Amino acid sequence: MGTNQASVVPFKRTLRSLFKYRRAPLRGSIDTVHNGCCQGWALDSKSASPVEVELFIDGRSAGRALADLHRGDLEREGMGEGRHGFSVEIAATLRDGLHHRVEVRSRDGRVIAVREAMQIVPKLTPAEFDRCAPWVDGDDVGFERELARLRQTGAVDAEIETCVRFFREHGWLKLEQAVPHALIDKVLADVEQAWRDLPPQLVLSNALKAPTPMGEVAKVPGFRAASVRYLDFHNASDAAAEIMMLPAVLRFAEVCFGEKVAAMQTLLFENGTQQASHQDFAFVHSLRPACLMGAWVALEDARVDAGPLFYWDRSHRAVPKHAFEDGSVLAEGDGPHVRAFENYLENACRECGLQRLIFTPRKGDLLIWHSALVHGGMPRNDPVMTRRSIVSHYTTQDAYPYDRRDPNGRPLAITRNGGTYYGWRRQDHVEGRYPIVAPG
Ligand SMILES: O=C(O)CCC(=O)C(=O)O
Repeated sequence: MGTNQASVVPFKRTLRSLFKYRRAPLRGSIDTVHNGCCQGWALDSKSASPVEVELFIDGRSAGRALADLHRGDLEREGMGEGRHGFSVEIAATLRDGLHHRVEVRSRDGRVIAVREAMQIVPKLTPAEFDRCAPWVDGDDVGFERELARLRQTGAVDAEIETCVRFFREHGWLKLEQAVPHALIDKVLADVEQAWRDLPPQLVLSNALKAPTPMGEVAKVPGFRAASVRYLDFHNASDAAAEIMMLPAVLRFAEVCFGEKVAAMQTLLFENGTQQASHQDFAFVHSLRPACLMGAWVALEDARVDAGPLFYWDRSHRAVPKHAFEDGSVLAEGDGPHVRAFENYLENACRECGLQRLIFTPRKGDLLIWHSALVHGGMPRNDPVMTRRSIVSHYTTQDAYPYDRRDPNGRPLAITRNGGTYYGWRRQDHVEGRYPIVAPG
């Protein structure tokens, strides 16, 4: 019997509309992963019973809950009494600090909501944090013993020893004229070139926008002037990669960590960030959160009205670690809990009688800071004045064996000056939306 197209099409349509009718009532969203719980809401408007949701992380089942928690926002939106919130606890073993595809499905397997690249932060108590610290942060006896050993093996000379001792005590280290001006000029020229080419992989953010491809933000009037941060500009500029992989910084980090170094990311700024006091370890995560260092390079001479960098001398050791609600020192997402953390740090630095220093470098100067050094950006008194800088974060290769943009994929590891970083794997890469390619 031949197929009668005329009768098949309406039949398909009927099926589709039936399908739509049956599926549409199920709605919801995944809002946050906070305090080890994935939170959101789910509603089946065709049923009076709450939806039973199942959480999937990278396709694997990670827990179930009933979406029956009260949420004022849902009630205000007219969703009955607002009893549609869920909170699924994520097992400690799955909280690895990486970014994952998170999915919520109904009990019968229908997908309610999906979030790509959600970070699932591990819980780390202050004591656990201290236990993963590198030798340079250890007790005096262990520190002196290791330093003596490194001196003996020739890994540390008198100059580096002085730097290590200063860094241990103060939490920062200044290297004057560490970056050649010609290299900086190349980076700045590459920035201008990027605005002409709009490489699809390059992602920018500012206070107005979460990370967004440059091609999209280029159309937003005034976007560039609103304190832009260029994420991983080293992947668009070989000169920026050279700055991130400066031999002097890699060598210092390798000595302090006692292991081979991985550069995790770069943030290039054209304006002062005006960031509140913070400690990087809470936000920049690896498998060993206490093994972290930042390096800030001045791409131009600092000017006081442009909102220079500030840092609290010795705060890395003096300020007791702050724990969030779940007892962890690592921050998840942004929100009031982060504002409270910033206030805590500011007050703690003052109560400890620490000195706030303002970094007013010349172009090419560099400041290395400890993972726990409290720092931030001063206010921009002149809103048009630039303050160009590039920040790189470092940890060990063992603590960062993956590319955070695709933690389950095979990273494109690039070795440079004895350290490693991860390159864009594909031309169509977009930050947070790495196309997954099968290893092979
Ligand atoms: O450059 C600044 O103003 C602050 C940068 C910063 O705090 C960071 O990258 O962690």
